[in-house]
Amino acid sequence: SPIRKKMLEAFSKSKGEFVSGQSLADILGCTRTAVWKHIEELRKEGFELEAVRKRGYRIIKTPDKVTDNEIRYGLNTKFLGHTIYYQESIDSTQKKAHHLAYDGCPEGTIVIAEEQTSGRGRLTRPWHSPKFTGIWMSIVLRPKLPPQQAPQFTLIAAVAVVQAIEEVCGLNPEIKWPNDILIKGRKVTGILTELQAESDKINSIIIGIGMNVNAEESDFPEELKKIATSIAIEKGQSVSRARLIQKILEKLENYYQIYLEKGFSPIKWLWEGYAVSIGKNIIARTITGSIEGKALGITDEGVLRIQDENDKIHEVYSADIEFPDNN
Ligand code: BTX
Repeated sequence: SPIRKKMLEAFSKSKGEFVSGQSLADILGCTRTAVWKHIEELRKEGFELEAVRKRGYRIIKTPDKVTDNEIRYGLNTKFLGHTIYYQESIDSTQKKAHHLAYDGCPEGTIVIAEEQTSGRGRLTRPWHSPKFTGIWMSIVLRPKLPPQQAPQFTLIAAVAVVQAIEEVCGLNPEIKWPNDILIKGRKVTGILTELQAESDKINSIIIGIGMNVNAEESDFPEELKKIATSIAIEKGQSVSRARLIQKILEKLENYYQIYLEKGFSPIKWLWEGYAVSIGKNIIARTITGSIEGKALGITDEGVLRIQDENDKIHEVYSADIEFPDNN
């Protein structure tokens, strides 16, 4: 808004010094009460402001954003992330990416937002995506492959995300099949792979990655407090989202190329090394029912194999995994 712009100009002229409430009121042509309201709006936008009686206001920190420029500067990829669609607020990056893919955007296009107002997980579950606190990103790939191979992309992305978190943050996340990344048992990232395909070939794969980066405990609603965590909570300090995004893109591009050249098995080995469920007793809840047994591993197609108490082996394509209490 024009008022916002004038206010930021006034602060930038003052170079970190205080600007009095009265002079802000003069510049903006409003009352001091209205100034206070605009200051509150800035706080909600991610600015940190100090207010001191008789001296006025000053900006201590501008928001850490993940705009086009921030991501591009220092990005070391051949094609992934070279086309960036950025929006401060969006309903769902996944939805936007579907539209762009349908309209023929280049392979490696990414959609990114500071906030999602209706981010979603699998089966239309909501994905909580508050402003400036996380990575809400969708990636468009166009592999020349049959649609049956699409679920492998969730696993490729999971390996890329785990390694990016390890290298940038020094933490040790684990993968819970098929699409959760956990730290100390709590969800730090969810991955959603969707596709546009004909009967025999993929047109595009859209990989959605939702990562809680700088969220604090209080940013999670009650129902997520026990099951979710963020990088900042686990590390005890905030982390550059742009740096994490770059690392995810670099890793993903690398493993995507390995996958296209050598197939799934190199990825499978890496993936199993990070997986929490393998070798354990699990309950897999699918839309058609539950299977309880020991998780043996994944097949070359990325399908989970579970051995039940009668030694029967089940192959599960998608499910929610739980660990029974006796584990
Ligand atoms: P999922 O179906 O495996 O997980 C969804 C479940 O995760 C929810 O029902 C809720 O219990 C929990 N949850 C919701 N929000 C969070 C959160 N911020 N942190 C931890 N747990 C949460 C997982 O689906 C796949 C999520 C993909 C999200 C990305 S963000 C970018 C892209 N755009 C979009 O709309 N979705 C994807």
